[in-house]
Amino acid sequence: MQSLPNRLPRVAAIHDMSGFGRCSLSVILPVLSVMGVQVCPVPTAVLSTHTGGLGEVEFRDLTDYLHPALEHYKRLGLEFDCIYSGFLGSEAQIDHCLEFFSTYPQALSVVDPVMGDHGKPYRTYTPAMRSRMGELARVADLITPNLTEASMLLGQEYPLSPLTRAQAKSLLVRLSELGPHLVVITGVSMATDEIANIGYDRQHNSFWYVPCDYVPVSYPGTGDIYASVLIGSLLTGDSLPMAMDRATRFLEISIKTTFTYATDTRHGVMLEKSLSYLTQRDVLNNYKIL
Ligand code: PXL
Repeated sequence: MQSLPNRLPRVAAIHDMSGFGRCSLSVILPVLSVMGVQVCPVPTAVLSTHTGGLGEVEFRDLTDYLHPALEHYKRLGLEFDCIYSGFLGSEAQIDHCLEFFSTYPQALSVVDPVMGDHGKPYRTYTPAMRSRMGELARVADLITPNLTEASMLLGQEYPLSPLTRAQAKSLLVRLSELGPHLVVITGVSMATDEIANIGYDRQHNSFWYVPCDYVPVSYPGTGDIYASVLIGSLLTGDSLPMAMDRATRFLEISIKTTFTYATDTRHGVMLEKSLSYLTQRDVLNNYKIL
């Protein structure tokens, strides 16, 4: 006799908590929760705001919290269906993330290699941290870099001109060769004049393309929201292109809504307005084959 599940999908989210600016755990928690996924935050640092231009940030590193927290979860015999790492506060945290990933080999391992955007590294990301991010990518099932982070992981220049389909596929395949069998790159400017999120599933040798409407602004935290919706979708039964589509549509709605209010972009997207969209579980099909 098959018994009914007695818990929801559960994610350990190893990210920072930024008090203001709508990024990292502040957006990951509501997004995954509203999708019916339990999030256990494992904070890497506490910051007064994100590091994207809001002045001198109060920063408390939590490197020494990570290992004891994991030990406690082991004592409790807690199971996780996904380990999801993102913004890290120090180089040593890479080792702690590796320990989380190796403790839960059955869990979907997701690495958002948060390191930079718009061709530039984030302030707190030292060259040592950037060079070690590849070690995390190696153990991941899924990585979700933006184009800046994809270029950093491959040690190549940020592409200044739009990508052809062949170049986009080559990026995905080379990232997958670092380890992950699922690769999604966000915010790719394509030679077709479209901005798209692109994905690759090595096991099925499938390449996916989800175009998004262009909005002439950029907000912090959108990568965290994208990856969270993607994970929430995958853990609740969507295929990779369906999950990419859901994440893309949700960001489109969030970004367009926020844009109409002409807010300070550093304050992030008005997730509070759009969050309820994620309770809809309609099947989407705006994805294309890359
Ligand atoms: O959204 C990525 C991110 C996460 N955490 C902090 C950040 C950023 C991007 O700027 O500064 C603290």
